Amino acid sequence: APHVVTVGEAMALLVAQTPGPLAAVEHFSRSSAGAELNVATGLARLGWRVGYISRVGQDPFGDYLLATLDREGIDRSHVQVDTQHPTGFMLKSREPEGQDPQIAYFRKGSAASHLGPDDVPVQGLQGVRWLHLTGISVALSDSARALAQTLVQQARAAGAAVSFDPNLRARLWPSQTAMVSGLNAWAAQADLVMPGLSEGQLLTGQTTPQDIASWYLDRGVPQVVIKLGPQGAYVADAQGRATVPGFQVQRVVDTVGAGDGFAVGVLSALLDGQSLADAALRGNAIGARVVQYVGDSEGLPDPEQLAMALQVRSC
Ligand code: CKP
Ligand code: MG
Repeated sequence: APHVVTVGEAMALLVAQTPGPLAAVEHFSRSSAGAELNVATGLARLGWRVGYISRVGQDPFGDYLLATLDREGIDRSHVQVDTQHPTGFMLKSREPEGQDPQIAYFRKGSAASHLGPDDVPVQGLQGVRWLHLTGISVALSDSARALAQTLVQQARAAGAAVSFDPNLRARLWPSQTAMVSGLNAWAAQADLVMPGLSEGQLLTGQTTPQDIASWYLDRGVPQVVIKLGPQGAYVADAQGRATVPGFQVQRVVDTVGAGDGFAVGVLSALLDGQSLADAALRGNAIGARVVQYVGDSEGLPDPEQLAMALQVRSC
């Protein structure tokens, strides 16, 4: 059985080769994206067995993503090829240092938005240790949401823990109210919740990492990690609370994908039996590595690169 199962939309990513508005860019480099796929990729690079549930179209982007899954050693026996709907993709701009890129999605009606309860593994999640969901996998469509709910039930039945990265994507929700109440209901079912600070503020109405963490603990979430960017992370669980430092970064190229790298660090360290604070430290080390690369998953380390990243002095 895989150690971790995740579900989501694999996307082709076209990154601009030159700065400027996307409409003016002539050359793009192709790679892969999708928050849950980034997490799957990072965990597989660290040697964990990962099962990925998705749908791609019968088109060159779909073929490319299937080949990527194979190259990364991710189990894709639950990735269906949908002959009716296309593979989603996105464009990402290049910006001066410190500025977030422009993103244009082409994902409406995509193959992955047609994920549904039929995509559930018939054998259940026996032997799986973590089911990783994000606010994207549960916002793709009603049918994808139903699939995620069935997976949570399977995780419960199999004794697997559920991790949840809220990953706010306003464009995937009908309204902000629907997004907040929807994401909060999913978080309440999870064993581990990992929002960024501004995500946590918007979702809980609290201001400080301490109060955001308390808000989740009060709702029965046993482990909470608030991502603080360069400042590190704040963790809270039954063992206590701590602020974990961030890592020094030479040059921030692009922060997209950092949250997924962070999740890779946290989940892999928890699988290794580490404390939540040590897990967040590993999350910070990987997040700091990812922001120095153009692609969303290029900076995800192998074990040797991770060991080196952890040696870099904390800020
Ligand atoms: O929160 P992050 O910046 O780590 O997430 C990035 C991913 O799935 C990116 O790869 C993109 O494809 C997406 O989030 C998305 O749908 O926005
Ligand atoms: Mg995120």
